[in-house]
Formats: sequence, structure tokens, C-alpha cells
Amino acid sequence: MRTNIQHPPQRFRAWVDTAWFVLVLLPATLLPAFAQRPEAAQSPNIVLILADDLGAHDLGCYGADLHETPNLDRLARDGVRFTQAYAPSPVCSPTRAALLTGKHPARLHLTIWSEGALNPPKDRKLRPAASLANLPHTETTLAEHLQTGGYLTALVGKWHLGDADHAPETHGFDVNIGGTRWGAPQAYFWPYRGMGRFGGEFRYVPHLEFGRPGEYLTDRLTDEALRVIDRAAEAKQPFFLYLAHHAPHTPIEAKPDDIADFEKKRRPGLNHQNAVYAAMVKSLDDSVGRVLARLKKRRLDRNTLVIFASDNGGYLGTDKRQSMPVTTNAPLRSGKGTLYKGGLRVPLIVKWPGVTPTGAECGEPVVLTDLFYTLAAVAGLPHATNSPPDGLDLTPLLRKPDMRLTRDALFFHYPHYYHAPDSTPASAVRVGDWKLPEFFEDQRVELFDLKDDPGERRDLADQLPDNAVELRQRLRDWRTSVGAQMPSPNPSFRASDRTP
Ligand SMILES: [Ca+2]
Repeated sequence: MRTNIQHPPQRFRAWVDTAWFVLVLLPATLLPAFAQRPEAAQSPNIVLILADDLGAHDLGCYGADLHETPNLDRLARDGVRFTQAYAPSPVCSPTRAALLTGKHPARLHLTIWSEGALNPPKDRKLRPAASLANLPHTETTLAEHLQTGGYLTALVGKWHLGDADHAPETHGFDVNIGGTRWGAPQAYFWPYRGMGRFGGEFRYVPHLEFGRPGEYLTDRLTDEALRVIDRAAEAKQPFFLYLAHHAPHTPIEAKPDDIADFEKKRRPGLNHQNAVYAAMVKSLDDSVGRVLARLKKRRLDRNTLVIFASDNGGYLGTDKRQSMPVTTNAPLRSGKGTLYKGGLRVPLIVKWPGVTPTGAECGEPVVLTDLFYTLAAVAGLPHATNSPPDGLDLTPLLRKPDMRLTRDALFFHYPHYYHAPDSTPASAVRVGDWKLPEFFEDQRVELFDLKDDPGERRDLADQLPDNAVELRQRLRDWRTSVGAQMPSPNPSFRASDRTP
């Protein structure tokens, strides 16, 4: 019971500290970022809300049954819901790097999450490819482009793109609240710090030291995001708010009342069964509702583009406290850490008032790397590009969701392991309705016809060898073109050393 452990004097002191911080220190910290920039007339504000590990079917508007997401469902009804959106990577950091730079993780040589890059496994058949743990400063991020274009740029929440020398402030963000090198909080309840859950290191969420007992991280990050919106509104400055929630990444923790509600609702036969995870998703949805309401209250809603997405597919590991999987990506195959659709397909909803039609669905395959080019175009920064580009400006698709893109192939490269049974180092290519993963441990390929087999269950590589050879060559040519780093044989590997 967190509320009973403080004695009155301590509680009073905490209140004074909080008041001092909120009334004096916090405004002083934020003011320079808000006050020094010139106004840029009529540039649309951009709110990018990124969930962490939210699966492709975890929202009501994507078919979730136990979960309740009325605010996100409404956002989808008011905008465009993408039904074939892909993360550029099946894990956290590479997706975030690609989104912010417009470059494929393979081209960036940033292909695994930061902690994983620093501590690769040594007992597997392959030595994973080398990967950067920090996003290099030689890259120009979307935030830097928008900053140059007169935007206030704010990250609230998860960063996971490098150490203190590579913090958000060094990559174009005027404001950073909560962004740090770690990929997950030790706890979702204040003070959000401790050790043990992610190995023997002490973790904390910076800038949230002055909290209160019982405070929930998703709610607190939303409070901070609303403060950014308020101050940007007062400064009449266009803003880019990157609200990168930790939810619903592990640890699976939610507010007790919400958990109780979903436990009552849970019944056999539902696709989703984890009430705590459902409660985490509810808090995420509440956050979206509060952000949309604040935009409306501040009369910013008509000139603000709102995007919601997830950084990779749903995590299928066991939630030990619930003795059940965290979530399910069914009917998609597998989950986070693999190149099957369960690892790569994500929700993507975009509302751009006056531009996106309402209630539209877009079935065109897109990848979150496209958001770099798309948002640069939205902000009127056509120079913000990379050569050669690894993504497309989707603004034509936002205007006409039934149009087709000229792109015919999507590539994925994850030369690493993940603690999932079917995760080994691999690449994959999708061309039209065909998809071919190539597994580096044994050079094996699989071939799927996504039109007839959306769940990727029937491997046609032996039946259609010519198709497999052609796609494999295309995948290999692409890897060469981007300088993709590859795993290598592990001479010290002995299968008998590994327990199944
Ligand atoms: Ca993630």
C-alpha cells in the first residue's frame, strides 16, 4: 500500500517539493524552448503517439475483443486506418531510428535494441551482426528538420536510441521528458525506479522524480504531453510532439480498478485473455483521448495531424504473474523478434483534418520509415530527405487511401536472436503478395503467398523454386546495396551446450 508508508511531515515535504518544481523549476526549464523560436505561419502541428510492443490486433478497431479502445476507434473513424502497416524492425530501437531518420535499420547498422547491441549472445550457432547502440550524430533526424523549420520539438516518454551523449536533446528535441537509454521502466508506478527486472542494473525514468504514490506512468507521461501542448499553444508555435509511451511493453502492470473490470469481462473463447494487458491498453487509449480533448480545448485540433502506431508486433512471452502470454497476434503468425507478420505488422492510424477522408481504410503496404518523408512533407520541408530514400512520402495516400504506391518491395533485416522460439537471424522480402524470409543459421528460405495464406502457414519454397530463387536474389542484392551487416559462424558453438 503505497499511500500508507509516508508520515505527515514527509508527505508535506513531498508536496512542497512538487509544488516548487511545478510552479518554478519546470516552467523555467521549458520556457526557453518555447519562447525563443520564431512563429511559422499555419504549419500543421504534428502529434505522433507511438505505443511500445502493441500488437497488430490489440485495438478494438483492429478486431481486439477483450480490449476496449473507444478513443483510438474514434480516431480511426475520423481518419485513415491502415490495414497493412509494417514496422521496419521487429524490435524497439531500430524501428525508432528508422522512423526518425528515414533510413532502413540495415543501412544505419542499427538493427537491434540498444542493450542487445552491447551484450550479444555468445552461445548461439551464429555470432549476431554488429549493431550500433547509439544513433549517430551524423544522422539528421526528423526532429532536427522540424526544429530548423520553426517547430517546437518535444519527446515525452521512451527514447531508447543511445546513451547520455546521444540523448533526445542532441538529436533535435527542444524538450525531453522521460527519454533515456533504457527500453523499459522498472515499474509503471511512481517512482518508476529500481533494479532486478531487466538484469542487475538500476533504472529510472528521468524528469519524473517529483511524482506521487500510486501515480501511473502512462497517465503521468500524458500529463507531461498536455503541458507541452498548452505551452506551445500559448507561444503560438507549431509543434512536433513525439509521445512515445512505454505501454504496453513489459513489465505488465496496470491500475487495479481497470484490471478488475477486465477480469470481470474475460471469458473463455475470447482471443485476448490477459486482463492486466487489457488494462494497460485502456490507459494508452485514455491517453489518446486526453490528448485529443486538449487539442480541441486549445482549438488546435483542426490544424494538428495525429498519428498513432506501434514500434513492433505484440510480445508473446509469458506474463509470469498471470501465467499466460502477454498478448496474441492471431491470426498472424508469431510475434515480436521475428520477421513473420506477428512481429512486423502494427496498427497505424492517421487523422489530418481537412485532408484525410473520414472512416477510410488503406490496404496499401506501408512501413513506418515512410513517416519521416510523410511528416517532412506535411510540415512543408521537401528538402528533408535522404539519398537514396528508404521510404515514401505517404501524403498522396492520406488524401486518397485507395490509390496505389509505386513501390513494389519491402525489405526487413534482423540478423539477431530474440528470446522467442522461432527467432533466429534472418532477412525477408515482400514483393506484391509474395513473401520470402531467409534464415541465416541454415540458409533456408520459406515462401508464402500472402493473398491466400495471410497467416504464413504454407511454405511454398519447394513447390515454386523459381519464385524462391528470384526473391532470394532480390533480397541479397538489396542487402548488398544498403551495406547490411551479417552474422558470422560461432566457432565456439556446441549444440549440446544449449538447453532446449
Ligand atoms: Ca517495442
